[in-house]
Amino acid sequence: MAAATAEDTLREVSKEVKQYTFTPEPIPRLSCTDPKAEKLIANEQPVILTDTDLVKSALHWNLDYLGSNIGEGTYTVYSSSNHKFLYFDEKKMSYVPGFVPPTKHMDLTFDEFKSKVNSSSPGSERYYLQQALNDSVDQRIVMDFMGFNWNWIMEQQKKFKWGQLTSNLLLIGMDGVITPAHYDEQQNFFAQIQGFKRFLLFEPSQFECLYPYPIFHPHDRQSQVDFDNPDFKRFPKFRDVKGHEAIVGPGDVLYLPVYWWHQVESVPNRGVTVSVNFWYKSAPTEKVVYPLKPQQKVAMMRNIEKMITDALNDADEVPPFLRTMVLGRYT
Ligand code: QVN
Ligand code: ZN
Repeated sequence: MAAATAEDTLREVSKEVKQYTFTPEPIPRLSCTDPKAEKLIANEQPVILTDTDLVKSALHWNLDYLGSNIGEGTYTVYSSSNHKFLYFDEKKMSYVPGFVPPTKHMDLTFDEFKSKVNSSSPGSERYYLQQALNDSVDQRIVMDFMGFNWNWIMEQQKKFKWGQLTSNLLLIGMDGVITPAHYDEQQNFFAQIQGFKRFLLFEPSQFECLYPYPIFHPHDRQSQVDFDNPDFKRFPKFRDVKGHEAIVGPGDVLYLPVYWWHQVESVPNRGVTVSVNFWYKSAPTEKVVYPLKPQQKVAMMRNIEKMITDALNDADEVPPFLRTMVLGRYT
């Protein structure tokens, strides 16, 4: 029998993933030299690039190698009693009295993290390391990091007129961990190193179907909808949500456009996942052309929501204020 190719493995993986109430359309996998890929990125459409060599110098990063070489520092780790890691902004917790963080934040040495991952049993606490890559890592890891394809990264920034590269997050997740649906305000090249991640993607125009939390809430930018058990009474338009799917394996890079919604799942039973993302500031305000793009409307809604919340100086006053403003007049 012929050896399984990366494509064969991806086909197998795509059969093993969870099903939801919607059926996502596949995102194209293309060579980074394919003009179609360039067009997609220029139009802020997601695409999987199979041959960027962006993190070729790090494809050997597994738990043992990182454990032996990353150093003695401590790393940001979240733990969750289920498989979900719903992000929350600690700075916004005071606005919502009684807010209970859904995950626990801790600082662990890499060895502590590694032993938690290795000693876990099904149904027990899950751990997810999410650490900005900076000076907190030792020489050998810094060498691998410097070997990333920075030329390509700079070329893309220039070609698409994006802003500064702001950060790289190192993500090491136990199998089955899920980052629930949210959007970010930055452009992102997401590089997969070990294991497989499945992205469920939704264009910015799907805002109405995904019901984000209010802007002052710690879960700002996250969907309120529980994909495993959607409450269609509260979130009726989730029935109509239109999704896309991208499954990435070692060496793949997903272009994740700014304001695109994404849920990220480490594929179950395929081991630990290791990934590094590349976040860039979006292009400085483009010339306004009408009609506005959905993502420009989302940005505008955020600004208006911020102004109202600041002016009222009390998050509790925002919902009745908005109701008075809109109900029976714009409805
Ligand atoms: C969660 C901002 C992702 C990747 C995602 C988790 C990153 C941590 C991205 C994953 C995070 C929520 C808000 C950051 O969402 O944008 O790269 O699990 O891979
Ligand atoms: Zn994200």
